[in-house]
Amino acid sequence: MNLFDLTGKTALITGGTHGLGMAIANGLASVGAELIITGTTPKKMDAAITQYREKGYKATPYLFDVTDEEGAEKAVNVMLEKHGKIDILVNNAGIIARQMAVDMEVADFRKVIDVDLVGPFIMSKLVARDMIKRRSGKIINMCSMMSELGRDNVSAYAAAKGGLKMLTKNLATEWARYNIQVNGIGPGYFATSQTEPIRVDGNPFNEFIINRTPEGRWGEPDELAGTAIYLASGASNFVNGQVVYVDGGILATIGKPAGE
Ligand code: GCO
Repeated sequence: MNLFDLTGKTALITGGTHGLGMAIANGLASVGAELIITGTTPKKMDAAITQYREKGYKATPYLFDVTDEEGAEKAVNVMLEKHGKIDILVNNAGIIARQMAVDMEVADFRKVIDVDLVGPFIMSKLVARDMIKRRSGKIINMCSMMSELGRDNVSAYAAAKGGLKMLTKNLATEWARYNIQVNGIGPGYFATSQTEPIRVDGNPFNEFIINRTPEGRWGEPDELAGTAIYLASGASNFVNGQVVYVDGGILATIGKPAGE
């Protein structure tokens, strides 16, 4: 178990107030990590911090937008002052816009790229300065199935998540020499608020995903915790620039005819 023990480690999870970010934060805290949680919505943050603390986890809230360079820099400086170090960064905060490309406003496309790709770049740069000094660090980027495949109406999200996969590989290239491991997690289709609109019973996409996923179901958020613990711990010290897909087998197959 020592291989996966995060006691004494400080983990920063962006967008850790709900969904996959919260599931990952709970996982890291369950093996000893102290949590730094960022978000932009005070109400969601209060509820999330209560949830962490009710489990007995140390969790500190920081309300700021990861795309705001100045605000992010100020917040990370306060974190380093208050917590002394940031061992693990999980770039999880993200948004999605579901609209066919031909109808999507450029401003909406830019917003998704800004939050889902530029935000992780800003946060990684800010946190890496301290990690480089300490010759130690773990960065985990929340990629996606859409880092590999496209589908109707998620052009901005797929472009951002494809870019985030390559940013993961490039930061690994530049920072591995400082003993920083930069990897990604690529979730398949999970039951979260982000997928609720396409998951509700009766939505044809719901049936499609269940049929297209070899495990025949949507993933549960806490099923990401093990991979996050692995990539955040000493168990992955010689793993760099990889994206681990937690997808029920969906990327392994072209699928099968409906009804089979
Ligand atoms: C969609 C979904 C996906 C999933 C996830 C898959 O609209 O297709 O929201 O984007 O959220 O990213 O990896």
